[in-house]
Amino acid sequence: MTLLTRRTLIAGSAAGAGLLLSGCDKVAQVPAFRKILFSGEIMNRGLQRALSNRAALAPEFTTAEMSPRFRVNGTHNPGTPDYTAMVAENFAHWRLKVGGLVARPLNLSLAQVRSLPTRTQITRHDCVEGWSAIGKWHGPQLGTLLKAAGLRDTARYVVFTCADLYNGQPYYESIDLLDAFHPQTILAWALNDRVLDVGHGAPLRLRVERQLGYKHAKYLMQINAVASLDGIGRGKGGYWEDNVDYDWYAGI
Ligand SMILES: Nc1nc2c(c(=O)[nH]1)N[C@H]1C(S)=C(S)[C@@H](COP(=O)(O)O)O[C@H]1N2
Ligand SMILES: [Mo]
Repeated sequence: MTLLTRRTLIAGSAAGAGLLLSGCDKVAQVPAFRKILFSGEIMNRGLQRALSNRAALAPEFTTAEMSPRFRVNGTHNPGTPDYTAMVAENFAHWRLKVGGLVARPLNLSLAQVRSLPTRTQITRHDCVEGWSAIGKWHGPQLGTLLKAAGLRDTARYVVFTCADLYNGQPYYESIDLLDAFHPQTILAWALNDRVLDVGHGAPLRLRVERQLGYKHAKYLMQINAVASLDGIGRGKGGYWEDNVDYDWYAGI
């Protein structure tokens, strides 16, 4: 079994005083981006602005501003035999797999995920269906895990596989590396100071705070670094993108 050692983690966080910077570094390594980013002639202010906007933090709130109730939306319970069995044993045999274009695939127990350094953030969740809720999320930054796994140079997206089927199809989502290494992109295992319940995506769900609710994949099982979204689902990067033509980049 792959273990995320304390050493790896310390090395990871020391090396990445700015995880975000590493995300941008990655973009800068892609030849096409390098050309645009570093060519004086075509230095594009709009692009610069777009990149710095992407790096900005989503607003964070105080405990006093938290919604009294955080609605459950989409799948309320995956309800499959496998998931039901995992709930019954309190996720003792659940594993988070991190793989794809990585040097060191991870296979983590919930206890291991919970022992990682965490970030706590009180943010507003905005659903396309027209409701919002402010909640307090707690969990490790996705960047910490990706650094431990060691992304390969060819990785461009991170794909999240979930335990539920929605309308009979696997729910999945994907983000690019700018969002993957954004400091507020976390794998949440607690909501409002309680361990995540089934409704909100137990045992682990994505929070990608610069984007709309449907990007925040619940019931995480697997995280894969990929070079392209082709061949995954219908190739548009997520359940809603594939089926209802929602935007892949759902920035707010
Ligand atoms: N696996 C999975 N993730 C999901 C969904 C879902 O149905 N299945 N619904 C999405 C939508 S549309 C929203 S608004 C949020 C709802 O999260 P909540 O139930 O914690 O409010 O989860 C998102 N992530
Ligand atoms: Mo949503």
